[in-house]
Amino acid sequence: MKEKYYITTAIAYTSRKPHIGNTYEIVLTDAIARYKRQRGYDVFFLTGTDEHGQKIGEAAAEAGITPQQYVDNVAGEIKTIWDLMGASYDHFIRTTDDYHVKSVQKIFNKLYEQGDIYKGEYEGWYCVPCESFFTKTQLVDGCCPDCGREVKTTKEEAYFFKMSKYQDRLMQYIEDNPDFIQPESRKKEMVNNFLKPGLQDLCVSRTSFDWGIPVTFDDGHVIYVWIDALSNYITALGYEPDAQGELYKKYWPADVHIIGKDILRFHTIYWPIMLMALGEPLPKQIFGHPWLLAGVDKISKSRGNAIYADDLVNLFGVDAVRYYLLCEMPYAQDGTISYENIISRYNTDLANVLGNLVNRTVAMQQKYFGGVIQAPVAGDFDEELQACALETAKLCAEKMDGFKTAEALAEIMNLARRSNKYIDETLPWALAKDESQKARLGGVLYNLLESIRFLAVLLSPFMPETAEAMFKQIGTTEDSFDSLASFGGMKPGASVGTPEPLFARLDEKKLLEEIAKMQPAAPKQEEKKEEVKESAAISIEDFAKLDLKVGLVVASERVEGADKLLVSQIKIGDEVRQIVSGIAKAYSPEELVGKKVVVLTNLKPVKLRGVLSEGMILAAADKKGLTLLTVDQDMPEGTPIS
Ligand code: ME8
Repeated sequence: MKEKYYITTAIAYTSRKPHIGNTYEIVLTDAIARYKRQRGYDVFFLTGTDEHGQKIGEAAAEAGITPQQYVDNVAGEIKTIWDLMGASYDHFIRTTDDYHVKSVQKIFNKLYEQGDIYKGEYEGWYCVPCESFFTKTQLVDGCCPDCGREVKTTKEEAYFFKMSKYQDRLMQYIEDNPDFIQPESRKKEMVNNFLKPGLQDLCVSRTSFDWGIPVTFDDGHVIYVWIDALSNYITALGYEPDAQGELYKKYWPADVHIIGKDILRFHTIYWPIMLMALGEPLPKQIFGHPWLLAGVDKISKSRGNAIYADDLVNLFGVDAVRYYLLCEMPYAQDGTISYENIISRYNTDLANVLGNLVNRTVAMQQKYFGGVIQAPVAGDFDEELQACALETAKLCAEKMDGFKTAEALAEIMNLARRSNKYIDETLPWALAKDESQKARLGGVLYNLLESIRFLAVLLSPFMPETAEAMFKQIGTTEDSFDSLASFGGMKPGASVGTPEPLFARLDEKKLLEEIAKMQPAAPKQEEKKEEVKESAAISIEDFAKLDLKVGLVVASERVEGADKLLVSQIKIGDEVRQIVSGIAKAYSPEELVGKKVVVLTNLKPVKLRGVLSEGMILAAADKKGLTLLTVDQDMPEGTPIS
């Protein structure tokens, strides 16, 4: 019987379309799942969406639709992107699914009945974007320790989970299972920063909003979104405290939860404690992968640097995007993404090294032997090529067992380079000129085809479509990992297919120009002045086009080399916008922080002195000075102005 392997991703928030950073996780997990299937495991691969919480409730209210309509739209968008990326998941869970809701309610009830959850009063700080509670000492400069944004104070009746009761058992478990938290560096962070200082009881219900799973025995309380979300890993398998489904019995405990480094605390502390309280086994491993950054910045829509998977797939094709993500992200450190890097990787690795190797080899097989694969005939340089292929398969397996996809791909590309070098060494076109070398020429091409077969088998978890095309071109269906135990899987007498370029070289300059056109362009200074001059009386409909809102300045600094400009981060409802304004002569950055200002939010984004600005702060100005518009009485940021 096959050994089981249960692998999961984090479930994505349905607050917005996922950017390429979120998409990295599904691609990484998919590559591991495909590799495990290839190694003969009975894999269950789970992904899905996290659909409750205040953030989503607020986003729906802003969009003027119900939360359910909102999450239906975004969950659809997320699934479409996961499918576009070729994710081979076995189940897609939504936390609004009926079976999940019912099971979470039963879990909560059980924990309450056995006394692990009790009723008390919550007073503290809450970060809406992170859906997390903090005590005063946990705040950093008064802001959320995770994302640095503003936190709200709250006081309300709430249910609490006795985390501290399980603290020692968890410490012991982490000690006894040294591979539980990966990478190693992250384990230290969890133990030293969270476990050792002592766990506080966790607030696990809310009454201040209602977009959540109701507590069945206390109206007005909804279950804390992380209790709801973490449970997905077992509810998806049909778990209920009193009746555990077949899938649960077969696949639980998870072999690995693949998640981002920012949510490690929830997975290595809250989740194991929940399972201990339920009396269930703990997952075998939690892998907190690093983040994908745009240069040195976090990827985010409000920073204007969000890159989306569907745009990249349109430009480069799905496998090239998968390849880039998996080879560019190191194991423990953050990786970066830029169009320039993608184009460069595409042209060097995929077009020049891999594509060229396959194309040349298949074309020569057609030209010299009418496509018919010849018997191997030994000669110089063969041993080195064969040893490299066998060693690559071994190394690749080791790297993949440790989730080191970038290192595995580096080994694979090394074999592709070694194979191209073999062509330069054996000079098939010279052998073709000498009739007495015909058999050796057949042997050389045999070795190249076999080497390409190794590459196709090893690449298939990373680039499934490309691997398929490679098998077709070299005329084999022998795609098992086990066949890589020896060099000689190609069948003499069979025929190769038609040579077709796998990756056509990209014209970097032309493509970058096209990409620049896709980005929001900055209007020229002169054009802006013209617009002002031409202004005339407007109708109320014209005025209604302006989306004015109250904004809170949360940070501000001078724009380098521009003495009039300040670049400020303005919180408007749930999002933080960056706005550049010509107010540096009237306000210092320090004076600005904490002010409530009036913001025109639907102004076309522009770049001023190379800095992205996504809106305008309104001010009254004449030759003598400038003063900012503000609201007479305090109003929450995000309040619309009409
Ligand atoms: O955290 N690079 O959802 P989410 C790499 N709903 N990974 C990134 C990333 C980046 N730039 N940005 C985000 C949640 N991620 C919760 C999870 S699980 C029970 C609940 C990762 O949509 C992030 O670390 O904000 C997380 O693992 C995943 O994308 C989904 O993030």
